Amino acid sequence: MAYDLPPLPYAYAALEPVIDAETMGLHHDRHHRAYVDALNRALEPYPDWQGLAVEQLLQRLDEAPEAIRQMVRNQGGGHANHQLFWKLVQPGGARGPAGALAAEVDRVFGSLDGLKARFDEADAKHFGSGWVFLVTDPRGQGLEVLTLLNQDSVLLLRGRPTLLANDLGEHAYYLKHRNRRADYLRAWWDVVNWSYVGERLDAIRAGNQAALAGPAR
Ligand code: MN3
Repeated sequence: MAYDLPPLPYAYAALEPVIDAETMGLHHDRHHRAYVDALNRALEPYPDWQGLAVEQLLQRLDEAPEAIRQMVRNQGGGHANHQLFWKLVQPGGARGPAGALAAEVDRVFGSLDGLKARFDEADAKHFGSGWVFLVTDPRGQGLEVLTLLNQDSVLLLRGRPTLLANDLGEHAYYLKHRNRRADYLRAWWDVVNWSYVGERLDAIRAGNQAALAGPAR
């Protein structure tokens, strides 16, 4: 039993010109696979822990054997974050949120541009690798933008379900956008899968957080 690298739900070139095919290939096939492989290696001596979905593994990090706790945090976080990220982007989707999500974005940030500005601000303050997240509360009320270091998952914070996330690591953009992370982040909005982000909020409000998890393993 082992964690698997989920296949990309679109072709490597599907998100061009925002994310180029070579970056997609390396990011998914090499970087994400490295997290999955390292997580599997770390858990090999601990069969009791191998049956948990990666989301559960992170939520129970405090109970994990000390010898593998940091590995689970880093590699399990990397697996969970990337698994979610591939679903949060898509080619040719809507250019902004609709329904309940649109109303909540307008209420909290004034507009979609207000949300984007909050992401830019969070990115500018964030030094080095990490992720930027849009989170809500367990009832799907309120929105907040926050960043975490390295591959830390919002699941570690508990009670802050993720709606949207972007990878601030250089491997996510460097081949095309070089050192211009802010340019990449601005272009990235063109490929956000808004219908899926909206579905995530709807599921939380319906009390169906289980729908947010990825595949079982
Ligand atoms: Mn990455």
